[in-house]
Amino acid sequence: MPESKKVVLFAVDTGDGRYTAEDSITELKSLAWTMGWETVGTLIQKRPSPALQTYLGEGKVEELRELITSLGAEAAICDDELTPVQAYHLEEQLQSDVLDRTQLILDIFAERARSKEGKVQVEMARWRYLLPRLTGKGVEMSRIGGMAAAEGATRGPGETKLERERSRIRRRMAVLRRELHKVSERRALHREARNAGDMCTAALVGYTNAGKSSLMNRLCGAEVAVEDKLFATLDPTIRMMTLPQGDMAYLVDTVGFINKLPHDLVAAFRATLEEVNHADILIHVVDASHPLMLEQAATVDQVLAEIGAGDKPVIMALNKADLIPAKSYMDAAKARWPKACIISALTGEGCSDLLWMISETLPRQHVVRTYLVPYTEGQVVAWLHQNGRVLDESYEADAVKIRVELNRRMALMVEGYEMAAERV
Ligand SMILES: Nc1nc2c(ncn2[C@@H]2O[C@H](COP(=O)(O)OP(=O)(O)OP(=O)(O)O)[C@@H](O)[C@H]2O)c(=O)[nH]1
Ligand SMILES: [Mg+2]
Repeated sequence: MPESKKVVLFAVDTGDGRYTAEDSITELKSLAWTMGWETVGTLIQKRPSPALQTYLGEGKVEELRELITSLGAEAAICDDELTPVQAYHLEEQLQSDVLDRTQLILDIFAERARSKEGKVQVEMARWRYLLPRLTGKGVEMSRIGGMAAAEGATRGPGETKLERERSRIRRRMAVLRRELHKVSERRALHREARNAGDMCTAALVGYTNAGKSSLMNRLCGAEVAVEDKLFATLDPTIRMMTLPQGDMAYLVDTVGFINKLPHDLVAAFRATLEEVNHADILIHVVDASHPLMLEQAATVDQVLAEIGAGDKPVIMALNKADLIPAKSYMDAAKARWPKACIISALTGEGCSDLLWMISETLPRQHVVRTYLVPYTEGQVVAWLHQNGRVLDESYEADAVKIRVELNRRMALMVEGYEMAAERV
């Protein structure tokens, strides 16, 4: 468990963006809380854009410094990703640790990564973030604004050390890149094995804490960890679910998205996110009890587009319908997604309708086949009547010719009787 510390949050309010500065900082507060940190103060400055050198304007930096001192805070966290220059100047002037939203999210991911795959991905994301910020502080720092230029400039002793450190990290990143490539290949193999069974896959996607893992538990009888904390799930979990009419399909639960999701993280989590890319359909789980559900859903759509999964068929699942706030937001939600399923992963409400919708949206799992079954094997004909819909049946010289619509999986079991030329 990470140690508890007091933090102050700060942001620039430029007046644009999907979220208001206040809403965004409230979310930053829950991210800090997820790390076990207590937010003791916040500071928001209205400006057309962040200051290039110090993010906040000069007077506000001073105000923030006083706030940190008077509240006894141990760190200040910026709600945006700071440039290396901004981070440097702020640390100097505030005389305090300065973190940003990206770092905080990376720290949470690092805390939560359990599998080797998750750990490799997080480490990669951290190095990608750190590499351009590696300054060794001091002399080189003053030139960090022109980092690229500094590479070719006269080398001081500090720089040489810095460059050694950078190449050490680059070598480590090369190792990680190879690891990630292997992860990706392994996942592809597993997917292939799954696809060989001819079953479709639906992937749960959504904002962090929307209830994806809870829904997987409800639909698959699984026991995936559920927590009222952000990013409870990092590793994809795959389970089977039974759809109405006996069809089976895979359900994938995976990492949640968030506003200002760091690009380094998305890039590093490619192998994990590929599970979303390869799904036949997506189930977008929305926390309908959250006042910002429309904004959160828009963020999710944006990330899906970014990872190349923007044009998959999507079922909207408006979750947490059992909560009072959900009832008051439902009209707006229904207006936005008229075909959405209203559900509660907690009580199970609406979940059987959702399963129907999934089975209707998944690519057809039924196939039409024609079989020739010898008269000596009457039990096969009976089985076909029982498990499929018989479309046509005629009596040939020594066999029954029977045309049946049935589930792909069932069809595999009687493949031997199939009339090859007549595959539909
Ligand atoms: N009241 C209520 N709470 C729910 C419902 N579904 C999920 N929750 C709660 O919401 C919190 C988050 O649920 P998770 O299933 O972990 O959410 P998630 O989308 O998997 O979250 P991440 O893995 O962090 O992205 C937990 O405290 C759940 O108990 C629901 O239908 N009703
Ligand atoms: Mg989860």
